[in-house]
Amino acid sequence: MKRVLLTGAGGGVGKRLRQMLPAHYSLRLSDIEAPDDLAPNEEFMEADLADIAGVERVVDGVDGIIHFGAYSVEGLWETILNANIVGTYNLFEAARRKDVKRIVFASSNHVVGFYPRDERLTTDVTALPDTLYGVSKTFGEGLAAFYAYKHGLRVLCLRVGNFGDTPLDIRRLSIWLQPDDMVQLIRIGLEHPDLDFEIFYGASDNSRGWWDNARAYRYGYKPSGNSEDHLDAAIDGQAKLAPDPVGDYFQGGPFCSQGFAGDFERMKRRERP
Ligand code: 15L
Repeated sequence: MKRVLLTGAGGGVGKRLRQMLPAHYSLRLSDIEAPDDLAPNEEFMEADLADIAGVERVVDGVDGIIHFGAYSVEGLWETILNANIVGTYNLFEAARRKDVKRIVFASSNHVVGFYPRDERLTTDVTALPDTLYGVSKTFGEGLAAFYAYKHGLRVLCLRVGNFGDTPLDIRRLSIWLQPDDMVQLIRIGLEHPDLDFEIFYGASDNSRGWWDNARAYRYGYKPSGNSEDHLDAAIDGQAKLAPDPVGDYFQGGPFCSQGFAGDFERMKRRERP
């Protein structure tokens, strides 16, 4: 069984992965502080991603890393800079120094948030991040490619949609990722013998999905979730939301409309030959 570090172990996704991943890996957990529900059989090491010496300590001796440690929504520049930009650099650089060869990097759908909902995207499209948070994940994907090609690390970037047991609203019907499907993607990233560098969408087999995830399928991804099975939950969630013309047009939803000061009509007319 492989020894794997999970960063961001105290976050929402991390907490769920802590329940599911021990069936496949011997886990070392890390976060800025210990999760309040840490079990006696769980190994935990505290580290601030902005401190490379601490990051080197936690990556030492593992076979692979699942990097979910980040500020996971829009935030102040200083917050994003330290947690997501400096932090992700420190993680990759520490992995290189400690000879850890495999990383699964939690990127986000907000790398491409400013694409309209009627456009089907491969992972080869130009990034159109919708927030500084999305910009930091775009940086992370670039860093991942750099460490893969320049230093021989093997990296899978997952542009995660919306992880959870049910999709939270109508937008999330198109980007939902069932937990079991996430585990499948992580296992491809850590174990597939032919994987050097890839970007996949972190989404289940949603009937109204926006993304062409052909690259993931080529590596054997067989998602079992389809958000249509949870349509009622999404409709209930949507009923609690206010109308949001900008957010409802773009794939990134409220991440796009938050602080939006652009020319919406002009962006809608934008031709992409
Ligand atoms: C993300 O990247 C966030 O981390 C997550 O909290 C969700 O908001 C998700 O995107 C989303 O777009 O629904």
